[in-house]
Amino acid sequence: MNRLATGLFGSALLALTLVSPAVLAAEDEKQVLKQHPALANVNWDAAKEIVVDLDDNNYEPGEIVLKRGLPYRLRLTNIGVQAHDMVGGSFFEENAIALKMINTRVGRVTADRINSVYIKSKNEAEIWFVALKTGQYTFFCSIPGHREAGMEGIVKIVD
Ligand SMILES: [Cu+2]
Repeated sequence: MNRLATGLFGSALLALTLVSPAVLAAEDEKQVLKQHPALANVNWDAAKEIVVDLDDNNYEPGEIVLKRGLPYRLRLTNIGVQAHDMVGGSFFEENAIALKMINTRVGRVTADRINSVYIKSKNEAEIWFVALKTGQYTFFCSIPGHREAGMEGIVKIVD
């Protein structure tokens, strides 16, 4: 009786041990699936890098053109003396992109959505995303006075 109980208990433990990795894998998959479907099976090695310099007080270039459905790494480099940011504007707010993550020198942020990216002088951040919706979108710097001084830009997503 005791042996049988031990045997059953042992089997249950074994079964749990065998099932657990699969359950964990399924949980991982759910995590991935929470991200936008457009991010599935993207070959990020093929992602096009686009560099936008943030200066005092403008973006260079001030207009970028993306193709719908393609992956990009948008590298924002602050070459100015002051801190700047990139605030959507309709670019981030209207689901124009499927966001994968943001890479910075100090780490990586994974998020479904962002409102803005703040970059100190002589720093940079890289936004990984897939262009989703065709249209013309805006972004700007929200540091007081910068937008008024001309620090705004346009993203066009085309077919
Ligand atoms: Cu600025």
